[in-house]
Amino acid sequence: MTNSTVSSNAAKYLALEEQYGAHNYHPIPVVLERGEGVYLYDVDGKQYFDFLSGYSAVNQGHCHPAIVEVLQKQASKLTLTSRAFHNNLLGEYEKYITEYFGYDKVLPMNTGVEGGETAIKLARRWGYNVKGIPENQAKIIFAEGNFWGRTLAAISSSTDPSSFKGFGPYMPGFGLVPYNDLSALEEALKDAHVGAFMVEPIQGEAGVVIPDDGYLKSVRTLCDQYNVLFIADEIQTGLARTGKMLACDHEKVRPDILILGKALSGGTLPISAVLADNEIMMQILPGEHGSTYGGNPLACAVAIKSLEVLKTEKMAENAEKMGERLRKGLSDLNSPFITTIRGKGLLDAIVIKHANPDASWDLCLHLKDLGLLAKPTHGDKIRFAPPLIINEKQIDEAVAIIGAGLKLLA
Ligand code: IF1
Repeated sequence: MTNSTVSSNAAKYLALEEQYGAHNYHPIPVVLERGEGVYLYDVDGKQYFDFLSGYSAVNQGHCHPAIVEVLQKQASKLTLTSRAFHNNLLGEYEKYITEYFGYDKVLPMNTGVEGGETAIKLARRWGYNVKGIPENQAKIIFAEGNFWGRTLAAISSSTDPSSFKGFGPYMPGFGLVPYNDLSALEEALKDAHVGAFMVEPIQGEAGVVIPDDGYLKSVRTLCDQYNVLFIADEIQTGLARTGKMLACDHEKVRPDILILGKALSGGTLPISAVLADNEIMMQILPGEHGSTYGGNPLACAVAIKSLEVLKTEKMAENAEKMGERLRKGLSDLNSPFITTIRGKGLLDAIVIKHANPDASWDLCLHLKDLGLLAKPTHGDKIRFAPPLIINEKQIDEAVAIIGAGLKLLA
C-alpha cells in the first residue's frame, strides 16, 4: 500500500485515536475539522470535495444553513422530554413526514439499524396478528449482500464474514435469497411462515449494486401475491440521493414499510423513521417498543427542515443531472483502470482493475492528496456520493481530480 504523508499536526490526532479508541475502523488518513456545502477542511486548512457525504447522511451539504439554524434555535429551547411526556413538535413532525411520503403513521427512532430492527418487529407482529403465522415461527427474508447495520439482528442476516464472523450465535427466523433473483424470491415467499422481505432498492455496501429494471415492481407483485410485507431499506438510497425522493419511486413502487435514516437530519443528528399504514403500525401497543431519544423535539425540528430543503432546493432533480454528468465525465476519462462505472443519481461507483490489489486504496490516497475524499468498499470498488447540492463546475473539477489520481496509479 502507498504510504500517505500526514502532517505532524494531523499525526497527533491519529495517535490519540490509535491509542485510546477501539480499532473498529480503518479510515483514510485525513483529520477533518470543518465542513461547508460540498467541501470538507482538514486541521491544516486544506480543502477537499466530500465524495462520501457521511455515507449519504449529508445529502443536503455540510452544515446546511437552514438546518443548522433550526438545530441551534431548538437546542436552546428544548431537546429531550422522553416519550413519557408529549412535546410540542412530535405531532407536527409526524404529520409532516407521513404526508410527505404518504403513509398513515410513523415510528421515530435514531440510528438506521434501529429503524431496521423496528421494521422487523412490526413485520413479525403483523405476521402473528394479521397473517396468522403460528407464534414464534415468523420468518423474514433478506437479499444476499444486504447491509443494514451492526446490531446482532443485522449481522444475523449478513452474508459478509467481516460483519458476522465471530459474533454468533445469530438471530433465528431469517432467510436469504440472491439479490435481483425473482424466482428464488418467489420460492422463499411460498413458505406461509414468511412475514416480510426486507431489501435495499440499490445495495450500497455491496458496491452500489443496481437490480434489473422492474425488479422492485416484481418484488411488489410477489409480496402481494403471497401476502408478505415488502420492507424497503431506503436509509442510504432515499431522500433524493438516486435522483428521486425514494429509489422505489423510479419504479413507482410503494413498500408496506419504509425505513429512512441518515439524511433525515442532513448529517447533524442520528434520526431514523419507520413509516407504515395503520394495519401494520397499530399492532404495536404502548410499552411494547421505543427509545429514549426517538421522537425528541430537537430531532423533530431538524427532520422537518432536512426534508423541506430537499424539496425546496430541488435536490433530487440536481442529483439526477449531476449524476449523469459525473458518470459521463468518468467515462470520458477513458482510464484503463476503470472497468465499470455504475450508479443512479449521485449514488455511483467505479470498479478498479489493476495489477496491484491495493490500487483502489492507493487511488483514494492520491485523491485525498489532490483534494477529494472517497473510500473503497469491498476491495476494488470506490463509491462516489457527493452532497446533492454539487454543481456542474464542481463535478467537472472533481472528475479532473479523479482523472489525475488515476494517472498516478500507472
Ligand atoms: C458503518 C457501508 C454505507 C445502510 C443501510 C442501514 C444502515 C446503513 C442501507 C444502518 C448504514 C453504513 C454504516 C457505516 C458504513 C455504512 C455504509 F459502507 F457499510 F455500506 F452507508 F454505505 N441500511 N450504512 O447503508 O444505519 O445504523 O449506521 O445509522 O460504518 O457501519 P446506521
